[in-house]
Amino acid sequence: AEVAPGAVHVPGWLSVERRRELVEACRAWARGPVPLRHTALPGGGVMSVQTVCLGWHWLPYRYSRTADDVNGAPVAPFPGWLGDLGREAVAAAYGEGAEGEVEAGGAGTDGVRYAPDAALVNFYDGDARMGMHQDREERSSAPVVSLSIGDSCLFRFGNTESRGRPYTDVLLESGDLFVFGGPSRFAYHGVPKVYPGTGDPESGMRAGRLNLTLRETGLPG
Ligand code: MD3
Ligand code: FE
Repeated sequence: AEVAPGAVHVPGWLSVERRRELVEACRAWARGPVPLRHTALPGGGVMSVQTVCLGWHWLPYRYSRTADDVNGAPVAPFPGWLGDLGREAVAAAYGEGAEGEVEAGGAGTDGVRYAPDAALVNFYDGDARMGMHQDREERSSAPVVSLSIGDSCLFRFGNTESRGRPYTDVLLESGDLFVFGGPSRFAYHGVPKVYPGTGDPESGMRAGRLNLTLRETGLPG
């Protein structure tokens, strides 16, 4: 379903088998070289969400190749298979062909192959939230691919002007794909609520919610 121009929700896109593989991979990434942790904010607080990155390490509000705010370690590489999954996701959301050449003016790939080079893995326990924000650290307007596994959440998709209304609330469930490209790429968005106990144990998530986002940073090699 197209929630807004360029914002496409594909419920249940990930097979249970793929959810299990992703959960296992996330468990390994969470152990290091940079551990899954609550990102520290400049004001002295920490995010309630826990994060680990691949390819590029995100910190407020820039990307680095090293975890300058954690342990200084080089970030884990972005695996080639995850880029393949990202291209498959863009094709599923925008139509086959969109991952390779999309007609000029298409929802965000503009005739160029989708080539994500960073992933943010976010873990939400039952109390975690993400406030309304824009993702503006990237130097590319390529789409963001979002994959959700485990507990359901309320996802709030807003507008490009302000954190406030108008916005659309969408229930994101285990296995759902969301692609944000074109005019939706720089919209405000957030996660106001997680619903504990709503996940699918067969995905391998015992509790909580996992979200992977794939991005093109537009940063040099
Ligand atoms: C719309 N993550 O990591 S995924 C984030 O569920 C983030 O963990 C949320 O927002 C989560 O920055 C929401 C959906 C999402 C991700 C990135 C976007 C929507 C987006 C970037 C631009 C527009
Ligand atoms: Fe975001």
